[in-house]
Amino acid sequence: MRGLALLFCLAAAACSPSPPVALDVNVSCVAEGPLLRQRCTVTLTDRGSGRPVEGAQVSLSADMPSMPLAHSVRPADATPATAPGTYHGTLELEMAGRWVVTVRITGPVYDQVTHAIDVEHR
Ligand SMILES: [Cu+2]
Repeated sequence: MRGLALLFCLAAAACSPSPPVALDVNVSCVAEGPLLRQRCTVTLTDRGSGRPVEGAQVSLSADMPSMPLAHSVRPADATPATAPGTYHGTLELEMAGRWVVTVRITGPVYDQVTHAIDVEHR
């Protein structure tokens, strides 16, 4: 069901007019502190001007592609970091293995990207 919803979402995005700002979205996550906590850093750059995009609404969610519907990780807002155009958010994952982090940028610019991470037993 979730996969279907995502497909519709992608199709709708493909059909809508191109957004005014094309974004480069960079995502990286590192294990932090307790087991399975991942601190993710998102960097937004305006592809046209090369400038960092500040003041964006950025949220993170995570799922395991190999285990559809098995997990319900609480989504997290990413908050602005010190460096312009950089945002931090923390996800509490539920097990080791491959996770896909979805980053949604919902204003004033819009985009959605996914980023796969391999979470190890520690
Ligand atoms: Cu799992």
